[in-house]
Amino acid sequence: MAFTYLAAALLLSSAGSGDETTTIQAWRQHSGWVLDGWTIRWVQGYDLDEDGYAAAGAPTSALVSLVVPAATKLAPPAGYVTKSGDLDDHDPDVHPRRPEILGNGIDDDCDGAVDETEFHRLASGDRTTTGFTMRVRINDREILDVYTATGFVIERLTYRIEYQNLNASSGAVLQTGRRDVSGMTVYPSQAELLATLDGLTPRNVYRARVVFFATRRFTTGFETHRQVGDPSEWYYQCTDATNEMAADRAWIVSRALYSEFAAEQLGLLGYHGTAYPDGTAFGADVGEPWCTEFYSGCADERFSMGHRHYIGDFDPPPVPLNSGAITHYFLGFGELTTVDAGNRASVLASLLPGDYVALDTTGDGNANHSAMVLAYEPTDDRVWTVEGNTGGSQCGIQQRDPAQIMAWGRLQASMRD
Ligand SMILES: [Ca+2]
Ligand SMILES: [Ca+2]
Ligand SMILES: [Ca+2]
Ligand SMILES: [Ca+2]
Repeated sequence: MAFTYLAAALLLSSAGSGDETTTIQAWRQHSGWVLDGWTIRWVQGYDLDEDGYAAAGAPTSALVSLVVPAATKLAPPAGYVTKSGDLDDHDPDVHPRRPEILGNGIDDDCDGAVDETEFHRLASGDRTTTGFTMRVRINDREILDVYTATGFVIERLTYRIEYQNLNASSGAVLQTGRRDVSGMTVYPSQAELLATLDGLTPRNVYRARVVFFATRRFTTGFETHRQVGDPSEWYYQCTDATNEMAADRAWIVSRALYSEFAAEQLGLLGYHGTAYPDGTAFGADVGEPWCTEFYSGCADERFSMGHRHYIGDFDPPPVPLNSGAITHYFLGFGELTTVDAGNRASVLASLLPGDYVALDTTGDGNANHSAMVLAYEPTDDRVWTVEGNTGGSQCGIQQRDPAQIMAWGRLQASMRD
């Protein structure tokens, strides 16, 4: 591997950084006395069930300033939490990063919707070159009751899929015809419908959602349709491709989307991740900012990228020997483009799924964040991305203002494993 001779430079660049400190703001889990600057004060605890999330509406006045090693600034010390939004601070099974539970009348994942329809994912992605299958988790009793009704039944459960090709220039939201729900098994705690979308374009990123109806058929053959429940949340997927390079792009996008699911719905990665806290799934240390590790960790499964742990600068070649910078990786292949007002439009028109972008999310003119491109949507002039360490040690699908793009790293065939 080309990375071995760069190891010395990596060690030099990271030496000494461990002594730096920074200040973070956090809530105490339980009430107690704290030393705050030169004064001692009593602070109220706001994560009484210790699920890692302070109660929704926890006041900022209760935040405590903590001095922590800069290299681990995302990980609050024991006894403190940095996120709120817990709608039941007396139930550790209710918090923002978990699946919704069927029919219990509780907003388990604290997103403001009770028993909403969600999606489960497989690591494989369930993709073909022309479509994908969604594992629709129906949690709404009103929807299920139409399906499970017995006796004199006058309505049956149907659905249609609304979908949008994010890589298409039209931006149009399309919809399938109405389909019958049949052969679905309903368990006490779970009901899963497999819904396939087909006839799609290879290596394109789509978003799709499912809307359910109670359909009534009259003896004349005439049918009426009554929507039941709310539309599902959006599901994102990238179709496969026969071209190897396109297939590799599709694969790393699918992996990034799966990671987002594992983090935000299963709570396995990222903030308080139960299997891989923060960015450790991508080679980052606990508490270390991991947006670049997220990109390189997903991309490395198909492109020989190795572990990249920071953005770096956009120096022109000769490339400085620094194995940690993602931008230097693309520079090494001659595929890093600095983006400004002069070339932004042409770069946006060239972005493909899986490409790298360095973003300025603070507006100070310097890139501070890494993201994986899903699509540029010209209709709304927005760039769809999937990101790690966004919103504070989380994963997320974001819609970015194109003006935030400072640099573009274009994947090419010679980077493939
Ligand atoms: Ca809590
Ligand atoms: Ca809770
Ligand atoms: Ca629920
Ligand atoms: Ca919910």
